[in-house]
Amino acid sequence: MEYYQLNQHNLIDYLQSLPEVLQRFSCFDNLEVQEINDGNMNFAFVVTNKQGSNQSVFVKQAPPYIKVMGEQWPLTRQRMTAEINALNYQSSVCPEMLPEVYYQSEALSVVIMQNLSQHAILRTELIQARYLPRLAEDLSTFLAETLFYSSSFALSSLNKKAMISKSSNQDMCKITEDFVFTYPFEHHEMNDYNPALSQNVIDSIQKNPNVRAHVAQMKYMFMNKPEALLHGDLHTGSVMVNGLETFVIDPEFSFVGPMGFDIGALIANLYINYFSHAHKRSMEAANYCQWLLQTIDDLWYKFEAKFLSLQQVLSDSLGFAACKMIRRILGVAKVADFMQFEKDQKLRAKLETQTLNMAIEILVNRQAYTSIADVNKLAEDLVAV
Ligand code: SR1
Ligand code: MG
Repeated sequence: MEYYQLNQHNLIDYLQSLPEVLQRFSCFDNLEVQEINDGNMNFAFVVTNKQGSNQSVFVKQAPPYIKVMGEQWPLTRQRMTAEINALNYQSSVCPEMLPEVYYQSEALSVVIMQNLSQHAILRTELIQARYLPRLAEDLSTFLAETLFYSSSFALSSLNKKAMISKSSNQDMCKITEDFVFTYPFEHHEMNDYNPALSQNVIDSIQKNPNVRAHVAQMKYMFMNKPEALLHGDLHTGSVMVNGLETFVIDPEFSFVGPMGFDIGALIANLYINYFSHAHKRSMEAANYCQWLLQTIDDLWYKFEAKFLSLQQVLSDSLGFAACKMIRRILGVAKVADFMQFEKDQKLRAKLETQTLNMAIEILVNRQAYTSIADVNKLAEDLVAV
């Protein structure tokens, strides 16, 4: 089938042509199409049977450009092939944490899957200070299973090489190379700074030869360490939760890279959320901060127990976490944990400065950390000053 773009008008006809989707709805007469505008890259729709509220599907299509930028920002549709490949692999090793895929088409760059209507985005839940007792257990399982079974610990040499070539995702890797490891570390027009953030703090990253040397090492590792099939963009916006279940979504940046990159992305965003709460002087906030640090601690130790004892993965994870923290503050892709304070730029700058100082330390001295408890202590000390 030749590629065409799905929209509110042609989507139902398309769905009706697919036997895999036909069986999801008792009737097609009352389907409602709702476009979801959250994502930057792709089109997304929820299709619901208005007569049977339990009947719905989620449809995601990658256009040959970045959706929010428009057609003048071309981007190949290879990202959906990578996403389909990753969804298939991840659900083969960790099915309980993946939405069920009903239908996929590389030709149309479409995936049709379970609509997670009873779940919320993890970042939103963390901003609202919700406790999620299953989080560390579930995410450590996801990391251990997806990373182990796609690594050379589990695969033969031939199968590993086949996985590397099947999972190549050059365009998305280039986006990460630019927006995570390059632009935030130099003065670049693609960056976006809080005007209240001090120039000294920005210079302590962009004009610090030691930081520049270390981020170059992390970028080199990202480009040249094909350890396991990664999710590739495992921030707290790529996880959906409801207290009972955890789902990991959106692996469009997936490729075979260093394991620490996924772990680093997750803990970076948990530390970002920690700094967004730690300035509050209430007992509730203090308790929530303790829960966040305990969750990071549990996540690491549970991962280590489920995988192997791997000191190198901890230091790689810290280095990648640092890059991910810096890019969310100096780069263009912001996070709601800090943007919720947009009206109080001074407060936002204070939290961003704490986070940047932590990031510099865990980037430059990542090899010296042998326990995640010491990293948590660093976060607490930075808040205390
Ligand atoms: C232009 S950068 C867009 C970012 O959004 C995605 O979630 C990735 O993190 C990417 O780097
Ligand atoms: Mg995404």
